[in-house]
Amino acid sequence: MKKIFSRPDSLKDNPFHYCPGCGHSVIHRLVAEVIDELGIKDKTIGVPPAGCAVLAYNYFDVDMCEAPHGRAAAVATGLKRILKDRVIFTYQGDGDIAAIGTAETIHAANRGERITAIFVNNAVYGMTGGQMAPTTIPGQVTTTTPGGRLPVRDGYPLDLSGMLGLAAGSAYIERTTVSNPKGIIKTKKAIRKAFEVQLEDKGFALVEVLSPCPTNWKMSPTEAARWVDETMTKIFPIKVIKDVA
Ligand SMILES: Cc1ncc(C[n+]2csc(CCOP(=O)(O)OP(=O)(O)O)c2C)c(N)n1
Ligand code: SF4
Repeated sequence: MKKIFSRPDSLKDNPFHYCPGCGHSVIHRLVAEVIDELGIKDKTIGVPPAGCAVLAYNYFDVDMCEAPHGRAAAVATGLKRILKDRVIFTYQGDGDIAAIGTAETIHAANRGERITAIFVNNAVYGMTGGQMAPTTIPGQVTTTTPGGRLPVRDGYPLDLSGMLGLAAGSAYIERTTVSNPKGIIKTKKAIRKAFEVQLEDKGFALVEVLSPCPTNWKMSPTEAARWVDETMTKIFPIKVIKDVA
């Protein structure tokens, strides 16, 4: 019988600990498929976040190097500068990359570091109980904004990808979603391109993936996916933000 579906080589045979309907599981799989397809498993090093994906080394079957919260871009920069023949990717949530790691990320992009960043935007701090993140949208209820995020009090959502698109050293920045099948296919293409940009030595590359967090949003997986499509994409439109690669 012809085999048409199997676990990517770059994913270990471990059950994910992520909640049902969480985008991390899908995004892990897409990254692993791309690594397999590009044939770079033996030379890839991943840098996981502090966040729900902190245990990513239990899942990716490539070398992994843990970074403190927000410091993935700095760790990835060091790895890439020393090991130029390796493919380095960071995997970070919005709290990690757009709050604690904002400075590292902007300067890595501006320096044009040859690294690939996967930015998982679920609009909350997932791992620590669903607090407001820089990406929480106006009106969104979180544990620290029980009445909904109020911009005059809490500030506005931060468009990190838009900021990174302005950085001179960034080559490719795209925002996608894994909340529907078409979005998943586009996300894989974007992740592949973000790795190719690094392989072709063109500059900093990042894919922001809008990702459901049903647990902290207190929604079913189906409701959470719909909320991404109908509400979150109004604040964070799905689009190529920069492509000079
Ligand atoms: C310097 C530092 N501050 C705070 C924490 C606590 N902390 C760990 S994970 C996390 C939230 C992560 O949220 P996010 O990056 O959005 O990822 P998610 O869990 O949603 O995937 C926080 C605040 C920490 N580990 N280190
Ligand atoms: S808390 Fe949210 S981000 Fe974390 S595993 Fe659960 S659904 Fe995913």
